[in-house]
Amino acid sequence: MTAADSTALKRAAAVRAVEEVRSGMVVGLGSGSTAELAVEALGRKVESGLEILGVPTSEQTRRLATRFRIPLAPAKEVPVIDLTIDGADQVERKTLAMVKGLGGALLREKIVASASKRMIVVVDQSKIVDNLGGATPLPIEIVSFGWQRTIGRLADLGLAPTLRQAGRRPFVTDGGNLIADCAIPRIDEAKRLDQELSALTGVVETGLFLEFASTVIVGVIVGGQVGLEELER
Ligand code: A5P
Repeated sequence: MTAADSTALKRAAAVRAVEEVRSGMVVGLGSGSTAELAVEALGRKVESGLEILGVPTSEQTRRLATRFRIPLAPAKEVPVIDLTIDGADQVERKTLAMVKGLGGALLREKIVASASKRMIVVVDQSKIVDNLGGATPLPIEIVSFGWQRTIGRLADLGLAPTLRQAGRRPFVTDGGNLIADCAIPRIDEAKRLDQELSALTGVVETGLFLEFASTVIVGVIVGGQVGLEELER
């Protein structure tokens, strides 16, 4: 799949998800290239009169939404959200469990997802898998104080963590934390793993989003054309 194909699939999924937004809604605005296409589509609708309040999941999305003049809730307030539209790094077909956080926004994304009545996830077909894990690492947000010790604990669990870098420095999240990317060949017991990781001192949040997605809209190529598949939980 070329980059242009991938963008067309992401855009088709994003535009379809935005059709679900109505005036008066509080809308969670996801992070990453696919969610940004949804923000762009929402921005066009806001310009034409759609009235919403947005809740961005990252500073990058906040800047983009501001550029499109989407009214935003203050950062300290996360109201009850009617609908969140966000991307994902992996979606398990049969459960809609997800890995998120390759973009580094997993903590705010999970706070927003937790406050949402409904979450539509928008992806291209490359994100749909039979089992989580494998080629996509599991991002885990950790506090910077004592990070080597926390990484050591993750290594003791056999998760092969590496500290995410941004050039020559550690990548720092919007919350001022670091990310450990864990190589896990196959995640079979996601709930148990999530609980085990969340209980570790120094871990802020995991990139496992297990029971959040209500609907996953997948951009697919069918017979050489852009199509959509919708998966429901
Ligand atoms: C951001 O932290 C991630 O959870 C994103 O949702 C994820 O990386 C998807 O990004 P793309 O839409 O760019 O693949």
